[in-house]
Amino acid sequence: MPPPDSPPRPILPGLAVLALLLLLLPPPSLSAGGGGELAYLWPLPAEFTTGADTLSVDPALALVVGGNGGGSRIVKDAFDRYKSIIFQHSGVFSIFNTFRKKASGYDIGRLRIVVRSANEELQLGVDESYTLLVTKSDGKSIIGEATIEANTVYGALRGLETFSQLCTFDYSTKLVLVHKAPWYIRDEPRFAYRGLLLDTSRHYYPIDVIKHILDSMSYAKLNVLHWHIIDEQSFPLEVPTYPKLWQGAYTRWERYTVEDAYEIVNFAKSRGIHVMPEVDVPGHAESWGKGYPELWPSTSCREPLDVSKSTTFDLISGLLSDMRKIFPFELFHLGGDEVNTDCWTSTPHVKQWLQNHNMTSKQAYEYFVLKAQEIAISKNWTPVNWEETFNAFPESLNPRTIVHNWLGAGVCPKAVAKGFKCIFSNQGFWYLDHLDVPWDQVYTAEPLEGISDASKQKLVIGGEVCMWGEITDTSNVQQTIWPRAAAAAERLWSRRDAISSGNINKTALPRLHYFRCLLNGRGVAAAPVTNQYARSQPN
Ligand code: CP6
Repeated sequence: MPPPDSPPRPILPGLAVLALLLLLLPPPSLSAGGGGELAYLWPLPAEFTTGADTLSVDPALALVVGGNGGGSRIVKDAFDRYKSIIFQHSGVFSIFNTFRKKASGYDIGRLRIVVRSANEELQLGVDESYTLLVTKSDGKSIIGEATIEANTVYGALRGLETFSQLCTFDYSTKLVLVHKAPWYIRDEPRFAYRGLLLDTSRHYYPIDVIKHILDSMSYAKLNVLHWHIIDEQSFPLEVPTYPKLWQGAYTRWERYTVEDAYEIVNFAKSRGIHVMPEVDVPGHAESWGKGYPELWPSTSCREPLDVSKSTTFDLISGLLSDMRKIFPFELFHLGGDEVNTDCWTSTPHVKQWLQNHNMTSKQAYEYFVLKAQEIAISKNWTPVNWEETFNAFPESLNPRTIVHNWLGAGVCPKAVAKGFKCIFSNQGFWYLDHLDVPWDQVYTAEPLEGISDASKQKLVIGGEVCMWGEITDTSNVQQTIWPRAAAAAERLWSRRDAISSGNINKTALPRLHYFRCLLNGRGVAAAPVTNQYARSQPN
């Protein structure tokens, strides 16, 4: 008996099989393995070819820019950041090696970055594609060059990340080397939306910690920070129009000023990351009433927000107006999950209001969600809701709503069938607070599962891993996010066919081990991928 995964015995004569295989298979140089050996890149680029040269990179690597957008501050700053990452071993003593090498010359002395467009607007679907060429000097130029070409600065950022992953420090020569050159990489994301949820209500994270998380996201090419700012436990954000709202913070120090929020949005933009804020209504909002108790149905029954008062909606409108000035991203998350309406039916004045309006509590939930959506839309936002709103009233939900899956596998196929856009976050695989889910289950979760029609597949804008804050704070958040968020990041960036076939313990696991070490090397406290000690290593 052959082992179960061995190919079927040939039926056709050998030559015909070979001819058929040659027709069906992509050229080996374009395949994920680059002709057999793994390319230690994460996430895997769309297309690449490799060679057999080893090239040295000059520690004085110079940036040369071109194109209308080449002069961007974002590109220049990113080049400086990546240069210190690439040359982190270039201490005082390595200078001697630098002098020794200088006589013969480095293979790569310059990085040329061409950015075709000067438009730096960061919206969903922004062009993140790039090409990266790392090759020996062509003989014409005295200094060898690597080249990144992109349509936008955000494509250039992705290309810089990939370039940094090609550079390895060689401990015997103390040189930074690029193995397996020449490299030709052409890359673009599979999904436009590649998110991470961070919950700053259950535990507060200082802004430097959030910035560090943003940096680590950019290493895995994740591009949306879903900032679950507020929940029932705390309200940490300053809201100038309603200055008592942040009385709901844990302490006066565990707060974000308006300036802090700007700072986070700008920092994220410089890494090509959108910030999507969430204001979760009408449930998960108890902390709002610390400063404004009239938002509660009563002091003894505090959730959901009081649906019967117009002042509740005035406050939401004021809050969203203040937030509009901070958050330029077109998506705004309005929550809508886990709403228990018992307080509405048990509090006399709300109960009376329901009767006067001839509404059941379920209809009042719908009324609240739709009103909140209208407020967000009037401020030029596209509303996002957790899937309960779609499950409860799919017909009256605003058609522009983006449905955010979490409960099970089923909702995205149903939502896209009705023409809604969808974000995949199945809690069985992509909830990072579920510590028992191993990397491979994160990796193989597929956002397009159950959707075969190509026009419907397009409505799945991507997916998101969720780092709910009950079990994490500054002390353990990075090792809870990583490395499993990286498994989802490759699912969301790389081509489905390239990462869905073969044995992932051979095609993905060694690269993930390597990527998590790369995170550690960059100061990100990513946890071990598995309980294995022996790992295969590149070069
Ligand atoms: N908080 C909010 C949460 C969760 C949700 N919304 C949650 C529910 C179940 C699990 C994990 C998180 N903590 N606001 C659900 C979207 Cl298992």
